[in-house]
Amino acid sequence: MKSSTITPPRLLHVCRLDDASAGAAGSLALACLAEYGSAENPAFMADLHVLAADLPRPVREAAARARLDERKHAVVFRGNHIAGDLEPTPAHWKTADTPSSRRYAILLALYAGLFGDPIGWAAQQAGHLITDVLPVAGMEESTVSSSSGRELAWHTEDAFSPHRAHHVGLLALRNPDQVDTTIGYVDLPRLSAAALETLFQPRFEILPDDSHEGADQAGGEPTPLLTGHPEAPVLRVDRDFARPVAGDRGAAAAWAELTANIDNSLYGLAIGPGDICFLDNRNVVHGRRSFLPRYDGTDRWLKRVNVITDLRSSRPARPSGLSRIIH
Ligand SMILES: O=C(O)CCC(=O)C(=O)O
Ligand SMILES: [Fe+2]
Repeated sequence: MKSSTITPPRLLHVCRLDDASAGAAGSLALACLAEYGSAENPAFMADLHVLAADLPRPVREAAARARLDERKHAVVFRGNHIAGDLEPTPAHWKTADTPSSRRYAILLALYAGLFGDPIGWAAQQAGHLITDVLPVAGMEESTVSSSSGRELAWHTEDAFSPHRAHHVGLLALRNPDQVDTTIGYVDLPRLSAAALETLFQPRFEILPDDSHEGADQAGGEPTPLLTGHPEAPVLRVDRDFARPVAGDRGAAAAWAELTANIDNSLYGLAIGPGDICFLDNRNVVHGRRSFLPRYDGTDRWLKRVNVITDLRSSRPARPSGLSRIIH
């Protein structure tokens, strides 16, 4: 039996775990929890690839295929078990590292180990490697993932930084209204030759999004929004936080074309409890549809991880040794 399927034209890989595989993956996470206590434990991160090699073979096979598929949008592993003892959805990410959710942070980290090395941001959610996506009261209309009433606009994760993730992993603990994560891509045949050429040139600015607390909002070096091969470009863009360089009319026209193009390509993928999705942060942008928060403990709740393919080659060398937290 094939363990995974690929659905064109949206290029989603889907791996459905049977009960035995889901049980084995869950037991592995529990054993790691008993031994290491937390996904944030540096000893757990040091052993991650060794531990992830004990994930069930169908999971490892599907991950290996997806990781090397340079055209994919995302891969979803469906059917992981979420136990009934999960606490109510917390009111804030600051209180979301709950005892019963820790095993899922570890499970997500183990899957992440099949795609590379998890990283965190010193200025985002207090530098945690595994972060939480849940609606926060008062943040409904914000531009960060704690929002709800406002659609989270499509973005490359951490587009502003050259050290951004190659994959973004999301594990759904709850999603009672089946709110869609959105996925968008550049529909190249619909882009004019002039816009395509301009988008490959450093005529745009990308600011850190508001999830990076205290980050400099000055706008860095002008950058292209597309790089790599013109027929399969790598995307680096954010609908809310990228903009054409002031006064550059050609860049403004290309930006208008690109945003309309991606708006038009956007489709939804609802991840439900037990689904683990890795988005390809080079091929697609992602966001989330708006929804009505409940604030009664039953709200949508995801664990999230940023993954780079190889910590040793993706991060600048540091005299103090390797760090997986980006400052
Ligand atoms: O809530 C979601 O489905 C996606 C949120 C998001 O963009 C993120 O956590 O990076
Ligand atoms: Fe995101």
